Amino acid sequence: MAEELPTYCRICEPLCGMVATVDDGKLVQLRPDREHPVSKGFACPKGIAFTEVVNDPDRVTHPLRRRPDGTFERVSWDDAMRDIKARLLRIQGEHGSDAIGWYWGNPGAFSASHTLWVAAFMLGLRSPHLYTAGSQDVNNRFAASEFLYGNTAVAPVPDLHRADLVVIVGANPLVSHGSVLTAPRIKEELHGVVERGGRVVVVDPRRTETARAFEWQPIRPDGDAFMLLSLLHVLFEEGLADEDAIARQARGAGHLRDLARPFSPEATAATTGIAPEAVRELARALATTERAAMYGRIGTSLGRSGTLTTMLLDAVNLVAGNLDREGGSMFGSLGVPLERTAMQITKALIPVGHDRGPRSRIGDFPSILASRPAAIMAKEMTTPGKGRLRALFVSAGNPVLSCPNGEELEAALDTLDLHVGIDFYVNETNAHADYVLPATTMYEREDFPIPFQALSLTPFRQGTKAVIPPVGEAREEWEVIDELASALWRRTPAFFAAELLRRTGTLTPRRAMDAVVRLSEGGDLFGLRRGGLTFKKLLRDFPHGKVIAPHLRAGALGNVVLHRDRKVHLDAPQFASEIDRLGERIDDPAFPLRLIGMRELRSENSWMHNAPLLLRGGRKHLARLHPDDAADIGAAEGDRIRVASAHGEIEIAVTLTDDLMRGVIAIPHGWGHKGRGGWQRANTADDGTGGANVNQLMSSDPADLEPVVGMANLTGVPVRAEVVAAAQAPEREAATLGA
Ligand SMILES: Nc1nc2c(c(=O)[nH]1)N[C@H]1C(S)=C(S)[C@@H](COP(=O)(O)OP(=O)(O)OC[C@H]3O[C@@H](n4cnc5c(=O)[nH]c(N)nc54)[C@H](O)[C@@H]3O)O[C@H]1N2
Ligand SMILES: Nc1nc2c(c(=O)[nH]1)N[C@H]1C(S)=C(S)[C@@H](COP(=O)(O)OP(=O)(O)OC[C@H]3O[C@@H](n4cnc5c(=O)[nH]c(N)nc54)[C@H](O)[C@@H]3O)O[C@H]1N2
Ligand code: SF4
Ligand SMILES: [Mo]
Repeated sequence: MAEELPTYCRICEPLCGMVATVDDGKLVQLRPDREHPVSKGFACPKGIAFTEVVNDPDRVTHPLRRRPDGTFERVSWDDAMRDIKARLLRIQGEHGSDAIGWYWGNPGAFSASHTLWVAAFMLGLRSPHLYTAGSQDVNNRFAASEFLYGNTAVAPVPDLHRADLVVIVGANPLVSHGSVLTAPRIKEELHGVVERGGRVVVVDPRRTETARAFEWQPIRPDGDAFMLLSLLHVLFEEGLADEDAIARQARGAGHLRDLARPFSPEATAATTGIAPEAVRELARALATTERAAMYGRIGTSLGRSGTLTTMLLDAVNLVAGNLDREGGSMFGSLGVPLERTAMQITKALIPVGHDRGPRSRIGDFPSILASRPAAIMAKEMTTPGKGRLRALFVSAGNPVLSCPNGEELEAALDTLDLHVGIDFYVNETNAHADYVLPATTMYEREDFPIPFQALSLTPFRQGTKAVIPPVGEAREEWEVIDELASALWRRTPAFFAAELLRRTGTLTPRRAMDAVVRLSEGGDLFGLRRGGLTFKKLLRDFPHGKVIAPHLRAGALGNVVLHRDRKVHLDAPQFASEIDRLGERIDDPAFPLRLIGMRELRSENSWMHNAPLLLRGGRKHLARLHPDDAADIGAAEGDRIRVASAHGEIEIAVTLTDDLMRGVIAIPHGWGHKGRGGWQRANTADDGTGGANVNQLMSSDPADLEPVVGMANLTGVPVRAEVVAAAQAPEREAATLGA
């Protein structure tokens, strides 16, 4: 008999409520959960299509071992783990723990057990070789928080519930559904701002889906730091700065004012492409609108100065009087007792911050939230010497497509002594692995979204059971990690203690999730608060989730700031040093176009291109170009063009649109399925090409990474384009935008 089980989607950050129809242990359907108190029946096509991922015939459902010819053969878990553990012990014995590395990708963040267990494993090993998708995404957001607040683990969110002005810089929430922000129904939230008489302004080089729905302010790629400095300039020089907020919340405002002085809107107009009057008007609106928030994401993190840009975003919010205020840029919280003290203890015990722990052998980069820039991974594998990376685990990631210069990484992967992928697909990365171990999908594990609790606009708790048992021989990542740690316990002191706990059954993900639920607001505080939540109670009594409070609370800043003086540091030294570096930008006339990225509604990074529902209509991987720029190179709709940067080149079909600023070319990432991966439909999408890997145009040279945290530069990259083949007439007609 079919059962309907409430759960939630873990593909992206809104965590939409879902109802899974399960028949005889098999997932047969997913539909949006109308009873979910926050997503209220919203889900996107990817969420619905996930049934096709769970039941995909191309899915890896038992361990695979690579044969010398590059194909895979089925092996038993016992055989796979025996060999992996033996090789790991040998590598650790010969070269030490710092020869062992781990890359975990974006979907890992959506699994409490996966994140906790990888972090604990790598901290226990004391290996510096932990890599994540963060260096292509969000690490400078956390670094900025460390410099400003003394706290790496926090990020403000725009209070869309109550704002009357929302300025979105470099994000496209109508397609991405929000990032570093958990707000299902975000489209309605934004329309709500306008319906209350407010405004939503989208600062973006492309008139995106979000920009189309609201006001579009075009900006030249990677011009954001200049625009933000100009906003500060106007706020200070026109007497619009909120002196009261500055006195209460910050130190060093005078220093920042001095730094912003040369950046008048007139001085930055040529770089940003924004008329000075538009910047002045925006600054005035931010200062005089009672409830206003500025919010930036991927577009502000992937430029050459992403840390500075992110710090400036928060600084503008603060100086305009919009930080930690209702309707402004606010901080969520878990609401654990003695929160600030708890965060201070965590900070002291776990070296996650910027200036803690050793810097990288290659490029001299720090770790952010314990992770290193993934762009240096290849060179860490190929550069001889102590600390050379020789064994790599990759779970829930596909760095060959998601990181700069995948070809370099592919070649480096083949030099490893041991490479293990934990995934439910053979992807372009683990196609090089010695073993691919089958992972469960999100619906095959119980879960509680720990990292998203403090990023939710509506304080909210939902946990889920596994709605189906593991498919085939799939296992959860933490089970694999437990077994690895267990193999190393005699040699690795941290694993000695862990082994004892493991053997007594004390160390399980459920206990960790339960502890978080019980200690946070609404929890039972292990019996001290009567009627409070436990993980079990949450699942039993609130299967659709429980709202803890309707809104975020202002006044959280005092808990968030861990600097001794309890002030936001507007004189953090990175402001001056990074503003200095803005002067170093030089344009190369050989590469007149600026490349930006974009996300598509029916893609999720590199990994959902095999679901028939998402490929309907024949998906194409297309570059977008302004018709005038196309005319300059003689390109017409549907032509194949070669796009070249100083670092590589790709071929891709082009579609023309005046939704782009002139001089800008937009190409989605996550394509380039060349046939090594096991996803048959993905390999043959885009008329059999599998699309092109845009990150082949990006640089992995340490000198090209953002120097503060080593983030990859993936937007505003100088390129040129030329036609390689004209489209056939029918192709021209068939080429459709957005696919
Ligand atoms: N459908 C779908 N949803 C997703 C994903 C997906 O692949 N597909 N991925 C998920 C992930 S991992 C993340 S991190 C989030 C990201 O969430 P968002 O940040 O909202 O995602 P993007 O659509 O990449 O938006 C970035 C925007 O920045 C603009 N941009 C590029 N360069 C610049 C610049 O220099 N300045 C300014 N101001 N803007 C610029 C781009 O044109 C683009 O519109 O999305 C998540 N959601
Ligand atoms: N040019 C350019 N490059 C970018 C970006 C960009 O905007 N422009 N965006 C960057 C961003 S924001 C991100 S987050 C990265 C993403 O980069 P990555 O995280 O490296 O790659 P994904 O494409 O998300 O691949 C995820 C893999 O995890 C697997 N997977 C999914 N769920 C699970 C699970 O529960 N367990 C396990 N074990 N495996 C699972 C999938 O099958 C897939 O193989 O890409 C980055 N790269
Ligand atoms: S927006 Fe789509 S993919 Fe993201 S959580 Fe909701 S249903 Fe899942
Ligand atoms: Mo991401």
